[in-house]
Amino acid sequence: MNAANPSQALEHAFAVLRENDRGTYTVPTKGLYPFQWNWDSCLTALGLAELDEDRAWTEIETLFAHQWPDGMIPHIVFHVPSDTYFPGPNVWGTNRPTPTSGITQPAVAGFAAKRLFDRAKDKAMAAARCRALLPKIDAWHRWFYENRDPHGEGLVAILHPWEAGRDNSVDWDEALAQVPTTGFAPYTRRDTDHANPAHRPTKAQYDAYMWLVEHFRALGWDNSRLHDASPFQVIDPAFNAILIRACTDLAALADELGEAEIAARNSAWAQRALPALDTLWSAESGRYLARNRVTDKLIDSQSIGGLLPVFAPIPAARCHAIAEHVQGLLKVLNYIVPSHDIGTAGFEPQRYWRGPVWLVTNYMIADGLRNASELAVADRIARSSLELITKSGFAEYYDPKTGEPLGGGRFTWTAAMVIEFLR
Ligand code: 2M8
Repeated sequence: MNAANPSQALEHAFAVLRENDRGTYTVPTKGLYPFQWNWDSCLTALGLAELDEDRAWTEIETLFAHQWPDGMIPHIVFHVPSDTYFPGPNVWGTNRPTPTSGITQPAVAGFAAKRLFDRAKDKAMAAARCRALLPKIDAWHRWFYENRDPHGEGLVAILHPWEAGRDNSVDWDEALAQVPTTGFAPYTRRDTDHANPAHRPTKAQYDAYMWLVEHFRALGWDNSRLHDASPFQVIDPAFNAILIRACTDLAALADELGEAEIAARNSAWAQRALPALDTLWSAESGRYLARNRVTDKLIDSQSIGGLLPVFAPIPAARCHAIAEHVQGLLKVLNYIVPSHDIGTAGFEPQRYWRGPVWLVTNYMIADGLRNASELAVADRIARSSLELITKSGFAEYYDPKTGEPLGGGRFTWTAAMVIEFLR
């Protein structure tokens, strides 16, 4: 396939989406991830809309049909049994009618709903679908600020690395070191049956992941208790920025649809969060830094989590600094944007979220830069993304030096992002 030939790339991307379509939801890729994942689905809906708008709305609606009574949207919905993934529903033990995990993921739904609505050819259908989704997305946003920001500082914490979506990012190393790695049931990983173990998290990281799952399960997945009871509470700038963008977009959408209360509430959340996010800016690093809420210390890690806030309406000067930083990475790498900066502590070019390039984060950074009129760098990120799929197909992630495909293959959100980049 040749990205110089966009129609061929597009056909290939549509084929990947069709292959991973399970009727009312998509799986990220078969084998490695046989269920529905939260932010994968919301971003995938953008690509699905190019094939079938009705089907795109269904993707998000299916996810929201499994919202918890307290408002949380879980990170995995286990629609049908499969033994190719660990941990499965019995390990989570959340007692939901359709089994789900017990943690959440980045709140991209509000952004995705607005983008689908803005582009909809069938505006009447889009308005009806949005009206039904708005209160559910609003309830999820409320859940974040009520349960993950108990002191009202305007920033929410993740309680598990899986919540950030950047599972083994260097950003979590220090906080994860405080999580016990003994005292949970023996387990067998399944991810390493499908992907090279050298490209996946380590055993020590999985041990800590499982300790947290068992700890939260023992607390009955009661979200009013989990935050304070968790030894891992990290304020991730990317996670917060995505939520701020979602609140901003949901406010605009609600306003357009005449839902004044939802609009006012979401706008207020975003307005309170933006100055709080700014306290994470590091002039020295030219990016935002995560904060460990347990120790109240900033985490000195040069990761993509500090660049992703460009997705939110942050000040123009911050956007410009991030644009310059991304541009500068091309002096030392062939492909951008790496999930961790080369030449800094913790960088591993092939290990998952510790260095490889991911098209979803590329998409969000490029979108933010475009909104900030940093068009040249946004275009350069799109070009790099298309070069990668041309060279290496629709992989889960890629080596930023060589472009080698890594992790799972024929990956749904990679395909959806290619459709977006080719628009
Ligand atoms: C990866 O995470 C899952 C756990 O949620 C895993 O490795 O088992 C991450 O890349 C995450 O961001 C993504 O949503 C998920 C499915 O693609 O895979």
